[in-house]
Amino acid sequence: HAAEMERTFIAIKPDGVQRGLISEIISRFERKGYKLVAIKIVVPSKEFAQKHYHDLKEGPFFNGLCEFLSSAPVIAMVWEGVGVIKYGRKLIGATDPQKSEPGTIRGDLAVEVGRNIIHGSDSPETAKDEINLWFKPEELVSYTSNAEKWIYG
Ligand code: DGT
Ligand code: DGI
Repeated sequence: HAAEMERTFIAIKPDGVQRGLISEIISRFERKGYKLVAIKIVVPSKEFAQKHYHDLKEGPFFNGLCEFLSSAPVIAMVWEGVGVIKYGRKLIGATDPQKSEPGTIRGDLAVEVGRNIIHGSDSPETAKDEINLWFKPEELVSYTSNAEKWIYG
């Protein structure tokens, strides 16, 4: 499985942190079989939030989105596993919680698109860019977990 191993950037946004959903969200990734390789709590600056959301800078909600991300603590993480970029988005659910399926993080735990509690990279390119934006290389930890031989054949 080594060849298919991927890393993705996942953030619990201020609403998720304030609502006490950190452990619930981490649990879902952990129980799936993904491996946590970086984590920190940080209040991003507005400039930093603008960099993170640069793809959306033409959108009407860009300013509010960046204000919100920088308003309170965020949990920034990198998760590793086979297919974690695409499947992580599946665990998260559709952008608008009104459209996310039940069973997904947003479907089960959020109501509004502007308060959808979690971010996840949407492609291998954005995963790479976002991991580089939020973490220094030395903050990423490579290790083997005991469960791996039971998660992968
Ligand atoms: P979904 O399936 O709920 O993720 O939503 P989609 O696939 O209809 O839309 P998506 O993921 O491309 O974008 C999510 C929302 O963000 C969508 O309702 C439209 C809005 N949006 C994204 N980028 C821009 C933008 O540059 N300008 C404006 N006005 N809206 C944008
Ligand atoms: O990658 P996603 O977070 O699923 O979606 P995205 O990259 O299209 O949008 C980034 C964030 O922007 C999203 O998590 C919430 C916010 N957003 C997207 N569409 C809207 C929005 N916020 C508001 N207020 N209105 C929108 O239409």
